[in-house]
Amino acid sequence: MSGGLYSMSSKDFDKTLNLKAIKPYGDTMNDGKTQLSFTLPVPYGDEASEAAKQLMKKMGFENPQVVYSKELTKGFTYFVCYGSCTHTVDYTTIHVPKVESTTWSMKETDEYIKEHIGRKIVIIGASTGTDAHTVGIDAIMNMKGFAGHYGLERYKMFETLNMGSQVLNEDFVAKAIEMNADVLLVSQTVTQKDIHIKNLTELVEILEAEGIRDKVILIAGGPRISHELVKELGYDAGFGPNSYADDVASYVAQEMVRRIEGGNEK
Ligand code: B12
Repeated sequence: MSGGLYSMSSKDFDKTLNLKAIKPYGDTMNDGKTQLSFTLPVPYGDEASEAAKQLMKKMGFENPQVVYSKELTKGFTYFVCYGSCTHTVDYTTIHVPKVESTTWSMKETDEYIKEHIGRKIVIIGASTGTDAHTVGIDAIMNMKGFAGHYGLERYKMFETLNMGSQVLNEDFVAKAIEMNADVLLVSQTVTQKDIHIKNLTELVEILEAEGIRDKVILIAGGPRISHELVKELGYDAGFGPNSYADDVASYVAQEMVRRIEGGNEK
C-alpha cells in the first residue's frame, strides 16, 4: 500500500511531539493522562476519595479522578485514579549507563568462546546474604531457562554452579577460590533498609581482601539492580528486570575476550 495513513511515520502523524518536554500519552499527544494506584491509611468513604484527589493535585496532576476505591482492610483504602500530569521531562538529555555488549544466541556464544577462549568458562551464582529469593538466579542459570531463554547450565562452554539462596559472602568467595571461578553472579531481591547495598559491598571487600577481585568478572542482578548502581559499588556489570541468560552469557564471553586482548587475563 502506498500513501495514506500507513505510509506516515509517527513524526508526520503528530507534529506536537516535543522530545525536550515529554509527558504521558493517553489518547492525544501531550494530554498527560496518567493512571496511578496507591493506598491511604484512612477508612473507605467520600473523605478518603477527597484526600486521594487533593494528594494527586499536590503530586502535579490536573483533573484528578478516583475511578475505583476499595477498603483493603479496616482503616486502609486502595485507589485507582486518573489525572493529567503537568510536569515534563527533557528526553534529549537522558543518558542511562548500560552493559556494553551485543546479545547473541546460545549457539553463537558457545562458538565464540570455543574459538576465542578455547576452554570452558567457570561461573558460580548465588542469592547471597540473608536473601531467600532464588527465582531470579534460577531464571539466569537453570538448564530449563526462563521465558524462552535457556539458562547458563545449558551452554556447552560454561561450567556452572548455582549455590542457591542465603549463601554467606564468605562461603561464596571460598567456593570461587576452590573452583577457580572466572565469573561470579550475585542475585539480590530484598532491598529493604538498603540491605542489598550492604551485602554487595561486603562481597567486594572480601574479594579484595582475598586478592581475587581483579581475577573475576563480578556481576549483580535483581529487580531493583541497575548497571549504574552496582558499578558504583565496584561491580563489572549489573542486570535488572527483563534481563535473560543470553544477555549475561554474551556479556561474559565478550568481556572475557576483551580482558584477554587487553592482557588482563587471570
Ligand atoms: C516469590 C517471592 C517470594 C518467595 C521466594 C521463593 C523463592 N524460592 O525464591 C518467598 C515466599 C520465600 C518470599 C519471601 C520473602 N519475600 Co518475597 N517475593 C516474591 C515475589 C512474589 C516474586 C519474586 C520472583 O520470584 N520474581 C520472578 C523473578 C524471575 O524475577 P526477578 O527476581 O526480578 O529476576 C529477574 C531479574 O531481576 C534478573 N535477575 C535476578 N537476579 C539476577 C542475578 C543475576 C546475576 C542476573 C544477571 C540477573 C538477575 O533476571 C531475572 C529474569 O529476568 C516478589 C514480588 C514480585 N511480584 O516481584 C516478592 C518480594 C520480592 N518479596 C519481598 C519480601 C519483603 C519478602 C520477605 C522479606 C517477606 C517477609 N517479611 O518474610 C521474604 C524474604 C525473606 C528473606 N530472608 O529473603 C518484597 C521485597 C521488597 C523489597 N524491596 O525489599 C517483594 C518485592 C514483595 C513486596 N512487594 O513486598 N518471597
